[in-house]
Amino acid sequence: MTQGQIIEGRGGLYTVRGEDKNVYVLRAKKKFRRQHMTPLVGDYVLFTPGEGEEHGWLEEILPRKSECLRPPVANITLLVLVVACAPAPDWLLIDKLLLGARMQGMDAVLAVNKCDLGLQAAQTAQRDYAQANVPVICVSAGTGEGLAELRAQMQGRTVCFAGQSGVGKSTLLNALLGLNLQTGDISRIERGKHTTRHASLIETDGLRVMDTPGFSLLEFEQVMDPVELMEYYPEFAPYQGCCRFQPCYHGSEPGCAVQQAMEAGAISPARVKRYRELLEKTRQLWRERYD
Ligand SMILES: Nc1nc2c(ncn2[C@@H]2O[C@H](COP(=O)(O)OP(=O)(O)OP(=O)(O)O)[C@@H](O)[C@H]2O)c(=O)[nH]1
Ligand SMILES: [Mg+2]
Ligand SMILES: [Zn+2]
Repeated sequence: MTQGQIIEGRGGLYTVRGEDKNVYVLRAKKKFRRQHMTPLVGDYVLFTPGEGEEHGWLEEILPRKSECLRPPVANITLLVLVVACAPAPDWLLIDKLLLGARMQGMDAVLAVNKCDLGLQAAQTAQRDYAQANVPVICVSAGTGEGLAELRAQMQGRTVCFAGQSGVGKSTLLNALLGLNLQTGDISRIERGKHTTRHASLIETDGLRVMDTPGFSLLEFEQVMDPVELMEYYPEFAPYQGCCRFQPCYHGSEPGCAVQQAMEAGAISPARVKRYRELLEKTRQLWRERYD
């Protein structure tokens, strides 16, 4: 058997780059369906190449370092969350993606694209995410601003670009890597159409990066003890143990140090407000978990 990595998957066919750098088209063995395992772009696999024009067989999926379901990719080490001034950022979506990344042990950076069109989204990102330990990089695929800084973050990592449709993920990758991925205009996106339809892993110029289809909705489905949620908010860490109640969920408890820090301007109110939304959702899912 040969080892390789899935670089694309569509219609039940998987494109794999083998260790010999050749590209193979494979079908997954039936056992994966029985095991409720879906091969993901980024998976390291063992496979039997096909003969001539025949497709080969995907035999094993090697253990994953990380896995995401939205976008559906495996073995990412850096998630680049892309936002832009247009379409208007959905920061709750960003917080959900960021939480998922942190739970999987991935690093995350926030790339605020289309900085040529205005700096408001960049200012909001700086205000809310710098203290959450997320590097914020202002970029423009149009003018090239910030691309060197973004490229430096991507070096040596397996990177995935994720975010709403139309923020410019594919355009950024084209500018960074000199590619010609299909990009779309905003009017198409307003009709709910996505330009990129499938995740793909691109390896070029010393960078390994995945382009993924945008989305506008992300169901929150992390099932975890609600008391763990705050661990993924580094901006709360300095106040750990300072609240009147222990444990304090930093929800609506009286004498909450996070609430006080927020009122004193030390923590972003927007992040706290969205944290509390996710806390409610986490409590609900935790109560329903065995139903
Ligand atoms: N002004 C400006 N427009 C940009 C910039 N980057 C991307 N765009 C435009 O934004 C639109 C959407 O870009 P795409 O790259 O297709 O967006 P995407 O995030 O890949 O969208 P999906 O594939 O649907 O998820 C295109 O019309 C791009 O030309 C930028 O830096 N500045
Ligand atoms: Mg795209
Ligand atoms: Zn508290």
